[in-house]
Amino acid sequence: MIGASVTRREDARVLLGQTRYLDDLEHAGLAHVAFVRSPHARASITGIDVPKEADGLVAVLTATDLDGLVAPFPVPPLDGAELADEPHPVLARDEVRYAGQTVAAVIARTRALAEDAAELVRVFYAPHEAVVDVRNSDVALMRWERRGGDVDGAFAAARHIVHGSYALPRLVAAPIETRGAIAEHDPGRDLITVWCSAQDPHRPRAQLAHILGRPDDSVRVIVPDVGGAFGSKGVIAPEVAAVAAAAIKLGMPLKWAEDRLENFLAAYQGRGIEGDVELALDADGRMLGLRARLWADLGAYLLSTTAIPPHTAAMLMTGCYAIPAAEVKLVGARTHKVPTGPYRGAGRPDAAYMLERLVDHAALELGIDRIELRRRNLIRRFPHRTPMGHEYDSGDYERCLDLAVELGGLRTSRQAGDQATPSAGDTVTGTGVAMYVERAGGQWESAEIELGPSGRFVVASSACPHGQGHETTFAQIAADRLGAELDQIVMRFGDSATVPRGVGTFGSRSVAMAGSAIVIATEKLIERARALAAHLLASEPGQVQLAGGCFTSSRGERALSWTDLARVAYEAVGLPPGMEIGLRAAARFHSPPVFSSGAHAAVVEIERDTGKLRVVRVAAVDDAGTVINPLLARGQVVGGVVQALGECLVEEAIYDDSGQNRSGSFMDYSLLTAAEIPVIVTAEVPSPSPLNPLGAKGAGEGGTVGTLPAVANAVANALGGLHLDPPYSDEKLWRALQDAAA
Ligand code: MCN
Repeated sequence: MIGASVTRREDARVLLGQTRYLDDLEHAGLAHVAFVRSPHARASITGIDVPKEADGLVAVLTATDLDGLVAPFPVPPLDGAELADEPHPVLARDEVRYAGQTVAAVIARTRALAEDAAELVRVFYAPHEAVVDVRNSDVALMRWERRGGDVDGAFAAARHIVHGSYALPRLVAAPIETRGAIAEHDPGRDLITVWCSAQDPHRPRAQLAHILGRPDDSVRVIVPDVGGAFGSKGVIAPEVAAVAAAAIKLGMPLKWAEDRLENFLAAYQGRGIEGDVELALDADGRMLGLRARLWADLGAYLLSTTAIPPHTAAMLMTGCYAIPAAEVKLVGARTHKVPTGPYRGAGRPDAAYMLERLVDHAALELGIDRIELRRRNLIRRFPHRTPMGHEYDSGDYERCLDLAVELGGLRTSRQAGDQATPSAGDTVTGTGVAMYVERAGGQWESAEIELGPSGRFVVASSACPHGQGHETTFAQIAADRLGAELDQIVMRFGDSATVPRGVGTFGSRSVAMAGSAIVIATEKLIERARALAAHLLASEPGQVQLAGGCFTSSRGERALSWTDLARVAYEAVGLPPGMEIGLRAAARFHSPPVFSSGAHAAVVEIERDTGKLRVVRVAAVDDAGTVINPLLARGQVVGGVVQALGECLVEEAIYDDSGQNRSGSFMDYSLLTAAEIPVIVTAEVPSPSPLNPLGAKGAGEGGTVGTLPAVANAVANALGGLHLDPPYSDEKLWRALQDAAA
């Protein structure tokens, strides 16, 4: 089963419309919530007038109504970072710091009536000038720096020092299903249950427990079917905290289902980072040291995960190269925009983009073939400790590079290895290659398995799918280890009351961590089953083998299936003395991070007269360690590649000087459609991780990480080495071509 391209078990339900997303859920007596949001990016609130009555109105709650009921968001400490005490509040009190920030919750019998009543709330604002540009901000929400190795020595000894300045705009995650929650309080048990469109139940529960100031066992989070998240549902929305607090205060179940305009305005965004990076090299092109100054646009407040992506970028700045010394200084600046947070890749594409652009730049400056320059500097021995302090566990970077070059057709394409002047003709063409390392896994996850009397295994996992296909992949892992059929495995996810505790589904960690917890739970279950089988076969556990889903003793006269054991396990009379009734096992797996890696190649064409960029081909070679399901892993890579192509071609959250979001709907912020997707060739170079029993690493984000720098390098290659930051709009490229011609 491990390594089999099984089609997704969950798809039939999805395709037949049998899934139940948050907005499909109805509860008796449900009232609906709409939010009054700030129209200003920065203002003091001087007063709020609340309507006394309106059609269907239940209540209007402002920050003062929630006094004593809610605390601001928790912001956990992060690896030596200095974090300002500026957590995101649930509702704004005296000031607003971004357009779209929630000021009041309006509760009415229907959503439409709640929206109508929200228009009757009058908020008095005294607007102030907004800070939009990170480099103009004088408030740091975060500072972090680290130095490893002899950086000054490396730069003093260098024959060449190359510099580059890079910027990635903010992006929106744009899941098909927006955010939302239903909250219901049971006063008799003092239990608040929140159905929440989230990436997992554990983080929302912990965040709600902190914000509502109650023990986490009095908060239950249920994650229904989720229509995508891409990182943007790893922290509850401030709106969800308001809905939970209001449900307790008003004693009625409440629902908030975010609409698309709210999602554009108020869901946290990704990327938004700039950097000045320099690389020191010797005469042969060996990389000696790296220095980077990074400015991250963190927005107005800290949400629980806001500081994580820039820190991840900073830690990965040396990529897959054996650079002995590095220094990275990071400032997370406050701007008057919605906060940023993890968006697929979450810092990994940022680091790969800056470093891989700089490596191409160095190749050009030194006159060394860009593929050869990479090859000369690759890390080849593992474990490898980077100057930032990561320990890379495994990889075969050179094989990834070779295969990407081959599958991308880079050796045979006209411009391979040289960044000459733009070619003549109607189009200019370019090729690019880029490498990446991706931190995945780390921390811990849990699994519980019970063999029911009917002979089916119920596997409860602490991870939680929202599109990745865990229902299939995790069942494959369990079936493989238990020697069971796939349809004997029933997966359970997403309810904090019924699945074991865990950290969560993000950072491409679920297979490596939660999958490994399943492996360990199966081993424990098999041990217990072996003891029972030995008793029934009048043998010793050491003499009993599990093969093909059956237990046999070495004498081999009789075989017991899992179903046979299941039947006996619940009949207390047949059990050996002291054996627990039933067959179940639980496990918790923890390990340091594992490091996926890869090399991507891209071929692009730019139309001379219009500046229109066409990505012709992408070759994505990734190392996710042992791949559980190659079909699904390819789906993950392709999905990520397409998101990266969106970032390259069209995506950008644009704010004007007053902090207004000018790209607040799909009219102004476009996503790619299937029609714009080029040929995408994928390949896996599996070097198993030694850090978990599956040898698995992550596959969920690599596509977004490798393709961005590969396309950026191809665009620069097409423009004769000229650097431009994405998105590569027609206008931007047309101007560059005009300038070059002039
Ligand atoms: N896989 C595999 N073998 C491996 C690793 C992964 O077969 N060694 C396959 C499995 O099918 C697994 C999937 O890839 O179900 C993803 O596994 P993994 O890399 O462990 O990543 P996670 O399950 O932790 O998913 C998180 C990752 C992230 S961080 C984002 S963001 C993201 C992504 O997954 N968001 C997604 N993929 C998404 N896919 C969909 N459809 N929707 C999202 O919101």
